[in-house]
Parts: sequence; C-alpha cells; structure tokens
Amino acid sequence: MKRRNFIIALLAVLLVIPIAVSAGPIQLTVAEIHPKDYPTTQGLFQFAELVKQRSGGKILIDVKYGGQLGKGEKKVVEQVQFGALDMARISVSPMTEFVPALEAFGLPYIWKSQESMWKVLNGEIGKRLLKAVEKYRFYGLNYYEAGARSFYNAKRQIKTVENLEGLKIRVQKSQLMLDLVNTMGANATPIAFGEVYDAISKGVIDGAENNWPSYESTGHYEVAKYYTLDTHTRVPEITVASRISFDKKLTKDQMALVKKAALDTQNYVIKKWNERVEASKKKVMASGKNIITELTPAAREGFVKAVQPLYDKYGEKHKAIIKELRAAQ
Ligand code: GTR
Repeated sequence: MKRRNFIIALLAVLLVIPIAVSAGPIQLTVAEIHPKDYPTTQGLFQFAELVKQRSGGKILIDVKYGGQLGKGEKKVVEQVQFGALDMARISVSPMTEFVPALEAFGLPYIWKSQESMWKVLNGEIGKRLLKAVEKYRFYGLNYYEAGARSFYNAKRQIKTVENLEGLKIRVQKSQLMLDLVNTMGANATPIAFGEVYDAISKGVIDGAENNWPSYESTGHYEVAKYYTLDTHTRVPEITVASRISFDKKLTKDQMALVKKAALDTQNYVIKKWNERVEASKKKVMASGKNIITELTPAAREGFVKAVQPLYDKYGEKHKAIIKELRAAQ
C-alpha cells in the first residue's frame, strides 16, 4: 500500500471506530422485586419487547426481576433517584416517601373499584401525578395493577377491626402505611418485602398485608394462614425512571418512545393480573390450610370507621385531590 493510501485507510479506521461504538444499542435496566411469572414482571418483559421493536433494536431493556437489585423497594428507588439505576417498578406506597402527592392514592377505602381506579389513573389526575414525580428527579412511566391489600397473620382469625389489636404487622417502608396499620390497632413494623417470609416464620412478626398474588407468590400463605379480605387499600404500582440517566442516555424522541411503550403495557398487566388473582386463590385454597375470612357488612363498616383518624391526619394536606378522586369515580 502506498504511504498516502495507508494514511487515508488509517484515518478512516480512526473515524469509523468511535461512530461504531456510539451506534451500539442503548442499554437500560429496570428493577422488579417480583419473580419472573408475576403480572408486573410480565408487563416489563412486554415493555422491553415493545421498546426493542419500535426502536429497531437501538434501545434494549434488561428486566432484573426477583429482587436481584435489592430486597427493599425504598433503597431501589433511591438508586433511581441518584442515577445509579435507570428504572424501577415499585408500589406507590414506598414512592410516597419521595413524592408526597402520591399519598392520596394509598389512602384506605379511597377507590370504589378496579375500574374506577383505572378511570382516574388514565385520566387527568393520573397523568398529573405521573408528571409530579419529575420535580423529584424521576420520570413517571406508567401505573400497573396491584389489586386490593388485606391483612394476613399466623396467630388468629380477624373478623372485626378490633381483632387486629396488638398484632405485629409488617408494612412497606412508608409513613402512610405505618400510620394506617397503627391507626387500625395493630403494631406496624416496616420490613423489606424479601425478608417478610422469614420474619413471619421465625415469629419476629405476626403477619403482613398484601394482595392475593403476593400472598401466594411469596409463600406467605404457608406461614400466615389467616387471611381476612378487608381490602383496606388499593394502591397501584408505578414504574419510574431516573431523570439523570434518561436525560444522559436518551434523545427526546427516544424518551417519548420509551414512555409510550410503558403506557401501552398497562392493559396487558390488568388482564394478567385478573387471571393471576384467580390462580393464586386456587393455589392457596388447594393447600387446604388457610382460613379465608370475608367481612360482614357491619364488620366492614367497623374497618372504614377505624381509619377515619388517618383522614384527620392526611386529609387536610390532600383535601383537593381527595375531592377530585371522589368526584371522578
Ligand atoms: C406488592 C407490590 C410490591 C411490594 C410489595 C410489598 O403488592 O407489588 O411492589 O411493594 O407489595 O408489600 O413490599
């Protein structure tokens, strides 16, 4: 090769290499506490698939499920907030520690039904609160279904709210949940989700509260046989992204693509969720060991009355949105 040609070839290689490197796919990671077959995890796989297809393989999302990136959601969200992690799918409850406006969604007996909740989440209020997280260095990507939460424990059957008195009940790391469970007469103990099974089986706590799929998938039903369907909250899930990492890694168009794909998986998760609730019920019932308690109308009234002091504490702060939520359903 002539000297001149050699220099041209060398320059071409030097110019092309950096282009080739920067043209590689953008890698994003999302943390999920649940196992592979859980509805929200399935939703994230679908999200990753849509993003891959729509970006022509330029944006790839790695779904780290099963709590691989942390057993407690609050710590995981902290990583998202300071940009060490791109995204996390978590419950709105621990998210209220970062974005207090979201507390309204976690108030007891605030939602009439699954349908009315989705009407609000997909409407103006839901969109506004998804946007509200931006002030705290997040992007809100979507909401997922999480059913209704109810109490379970290893000690005794709960037929009335008074029966909760003195039980040591695990709660998520959320002041609202702590106050709620204490208001109902139990002793609330915040523990990371992944540590609850051991804590119940060792008698460190008496029980916890969660929806059917979580009661079943975690195996909590094996160690806490009394499950009372008091459905005190219907707090949705949320997927949040790190503003630091998204602003660095994605263009405006790419960000819009990712956000749209996340929203497009919501209905898929609702469908998966409803199927899973039935499957979880079946599995728990089949064990033959669990005592499932439905509340009588009078007992339900007792539960609703018992949470009123919580509205005294949080109601003023969220007065406008509570009014809006009630009117919108
Ligand atoms: C589940 C929820 C999880 C986690 C868990 C908990 O229902 O899907 O994200 O918040 O509850 O109680 O910690």
